[in-house]
Amino acid sequence: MLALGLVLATARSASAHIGSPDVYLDGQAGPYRLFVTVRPPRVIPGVADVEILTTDAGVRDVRIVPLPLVGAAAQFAPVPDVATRSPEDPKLFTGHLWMMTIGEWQVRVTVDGDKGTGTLSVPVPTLPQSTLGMNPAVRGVLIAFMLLLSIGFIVIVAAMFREARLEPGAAPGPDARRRGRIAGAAAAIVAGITVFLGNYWWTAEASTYAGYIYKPLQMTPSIVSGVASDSSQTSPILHLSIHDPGWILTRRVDDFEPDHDHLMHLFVVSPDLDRFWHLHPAPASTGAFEQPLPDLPAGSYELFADVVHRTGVPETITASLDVPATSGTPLSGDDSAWTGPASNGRIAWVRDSQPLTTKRLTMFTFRVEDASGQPATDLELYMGMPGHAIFVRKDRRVFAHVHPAGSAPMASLALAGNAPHTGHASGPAQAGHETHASIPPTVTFPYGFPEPGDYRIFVQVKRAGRIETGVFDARVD
Ligand SMILES: [Cu+2]
Repeated sequence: MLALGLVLATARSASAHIGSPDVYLDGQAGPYRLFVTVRPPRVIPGVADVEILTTDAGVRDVRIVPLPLVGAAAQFAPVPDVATRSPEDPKLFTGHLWMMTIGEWQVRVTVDGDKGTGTLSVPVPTLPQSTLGMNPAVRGVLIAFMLLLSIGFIVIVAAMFREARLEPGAAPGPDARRRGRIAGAAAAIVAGITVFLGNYWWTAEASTYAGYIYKPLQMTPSIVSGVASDSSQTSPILHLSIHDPGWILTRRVDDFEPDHDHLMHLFVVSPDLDRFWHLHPAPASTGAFEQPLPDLPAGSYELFADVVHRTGVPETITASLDVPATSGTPLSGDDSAWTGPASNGRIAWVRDSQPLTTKRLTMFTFRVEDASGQPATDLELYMGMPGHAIFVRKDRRVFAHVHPAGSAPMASLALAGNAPHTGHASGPAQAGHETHASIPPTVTFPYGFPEPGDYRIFVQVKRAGRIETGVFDARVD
């Protein structure tokens, strides 16, 4: 108790979160279309907040339960909790779930109603982001108790040695006072040692927990000279070597799952976000990827590399890259680039009049038009999906790669056992079938901004074999 007070006073909370931890999903639970928001806790174990917006008036009840994403434990669900129907909005259900361990979980949503029963699994990574700081009031009370108990202990021991052997009514003599002072000094040393050992124990516990706090993979970019696969000339190749700064022992750098056809999606942006590349480096060796560099003006660039582990845990690995003016290899395959001013006549953002706010599920709808302003009829799937949206805050401290199905990676959704869902009405799409009969000219992305600020949104679609990028700025208060 003495010890706690002192050390709690020095406990501090870690830095604010980077990125966009909340999960937004547009999915089908059997016959019911749901919009699900899951806010994972910042400390593990901790409580996740779950919101389910149904689109069907016939929904009777919604049940939610947390399960590991993969493995045997995913098969045996405990009794689910009943989500509470909102009194203001009968289509909104909310609940809170304990997430007990680090890794990839799913929130399994079961909906009952007039059309029968359906389930939807929402992948949720549980990555501890910080140590909880101590409430200053609690800290003050504990310090006061520590001082009270320490001083009380010293005073009592000193008085005991000074006065226990006196006759009733007699005053302590010089010898008795000296005994009291020595005993008091000894008691002070004991109290000091106790506080010191308590501090040591608390620090050991805190640093053990600090080891569990999520540390993203790290990446070292370098430019090597190589021969691109379809060329006989040497050209610069970006080599990315991934390493683990130390986190949980089960994390690996060689267990990546393909996520919409690629093991890695690499986004390269200039510091002011006026240049943007979406590339797909190929694995070169264990924990290393390579990408022929496109033409790049000299400058310093930020790299965001999206990968998904076999466990379902997604990570965005960041790095910066300084390059001299580079003449590289023309883009090919699914790779794409954008440079230019932030306006795009071919893709229009269909906004309502509501101001953008943080932490609220928002549907971002974009309409693709042809040169005369008519809805485009030549959309194709781009890497299996009608569209890709990348949300980046101008300071590049928030980055999210979102699809019509939401912010969970497609690879994690597939691991959760959901049927592929691409967010358009014509049913499950097959990756690779690039000529899809009916891709509507509007694409919608469910997402919510994690923090206020100035954001840039890159929207990518494919039309008649060409990848088009629309760029939009958004101010979020
Ligand atoms: Cu994508």
